[in-house]
Amino acid sequence: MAKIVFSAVQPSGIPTIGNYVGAIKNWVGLQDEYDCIFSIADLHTLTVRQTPAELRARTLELLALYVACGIDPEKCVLFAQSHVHEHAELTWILNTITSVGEMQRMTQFKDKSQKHAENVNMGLMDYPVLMAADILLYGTEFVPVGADQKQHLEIARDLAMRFNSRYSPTFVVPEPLIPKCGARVMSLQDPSSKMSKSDLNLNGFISMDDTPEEIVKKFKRAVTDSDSRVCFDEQSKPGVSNLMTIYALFTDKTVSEVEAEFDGVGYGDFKQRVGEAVAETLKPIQKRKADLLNDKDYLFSILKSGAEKASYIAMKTLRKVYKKVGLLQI
Ligand code: ATP
Ligand code: LTN
Repeated sequence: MAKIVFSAVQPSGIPTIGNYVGAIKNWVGLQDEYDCIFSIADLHTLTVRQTPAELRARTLELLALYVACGIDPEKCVLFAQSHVHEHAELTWILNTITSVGEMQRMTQFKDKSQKHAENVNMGLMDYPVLMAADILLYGTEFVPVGADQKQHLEIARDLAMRFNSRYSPTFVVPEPLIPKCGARVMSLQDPSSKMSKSDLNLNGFISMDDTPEEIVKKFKRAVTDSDSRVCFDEQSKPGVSNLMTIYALFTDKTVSEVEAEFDGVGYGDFKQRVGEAVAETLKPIQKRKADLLNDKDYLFSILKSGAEKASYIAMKTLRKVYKKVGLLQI
C-alpha cells in the first residue's frame, strides 16, 4: 500500500497565492505517488467568528478550487472535516494528553489571540489538537504544508509519540513536507509578515479570485526598496526577493534564472511582468473553478463519497483508540 499524505486548508476566506504555492500546488504532484487525503478544515474555521451562510459558500468554493488546481477526486479522497465526526472525537481523547501550557505557547495562538482579542475561545487554543486528530486518524506519513504550520506539526508528532508510549504503538508519527521555495510567501505591503487571506489590507495579498487587472495593480503597488536592481537578497531586499520567488514559482524557473532575466530591468517593468505571469497562471484555474461551481451536484457528490471513504478509515482508528484508553465497547 502507498504511504498516506494528508493536508487541509481552512475555508476562512478566499485562498491567496501563498496558500496555492505553499500548499495546494504541491498536493497536485503527490497524488500519483501516494494515497492522498485532502480535507476542508471547516471546524478549524469556527475558531474565528463566521457568518454561517458565507462559511457554507466558501466550503464549496474551496472544494471547487482544489479540483480546479488539479486535485483529481478520482485519485484522492476529498472531504469536509465536519462530515467525519471522528475528528472531533479523537480531539477529545488527545485533549486529555495535552497540557494547557504547551497550547498557550503556540505562535499562532498568541498571534490570533491578539488579533481577535474579543474572542479568545477554547477552540482557538485547541486548534493544534484538532489538527493533530486530522492527521493521526489516517495513519498519515507526510503532511504537505507551508512553513507557518511547522510548529503545529511538531505538536501532532509529540501527541502521537506520547499516546504510543502511554498506551501502545497506535499512531504513525507524521513528517511535514515543506517546499524549498514558496513555503512562506510574504505580504506585498509588508514583506516582513506572511501573506494571509485574512489581511485587512487588500493590497497585501493576491487572492486566487483576483482579476488580471487587480493582480497587476497590486504587484505594481508592492513595497520594494530604494535601490533599483532586481537581485535576490532576503535580508536587505525582502520585497524584491519575495516578488522574485513568486515569479520563479509561477514560471517554473529558478531564482538565478529570474535574476539573469531581469538584469538591468527596472522595478516598474519587473513588477508588471510578475503580475502578468501570475494572472496568466490563475486564468485557467479561475475558469475551471467557475465551471465547477455551476455544477453543485457534482461537488456534493465528491464530498459525499469523500466523507464515506474517510469515515471508514477514521472509524477504525478511533475504535482502536477508544479500546486502548479503556472505554468499554458494546
Ligand atoms: P488565515 O489567514 O485565515 O489564518 P492562512 O492564509 O494562513 O489563513 P490557512 O488555511 O491557515 O491559510 O493555511 C492553508 C495552507 O496554506 C497551510 O499549509 C499554510 O502553511 C499555507 N500557507 C498559508 N499562508 C502561506 C504563505 N504566505 N506562504 C506559503 N504558504 C502559506
Ligand atoms: N491549520 C492548517 C489547516 C489544517 C491542516 C490540517 C493542515 C487543518 N488540519 C491537517 C495539515 C494537516 C492551516 O494551514 N492553517
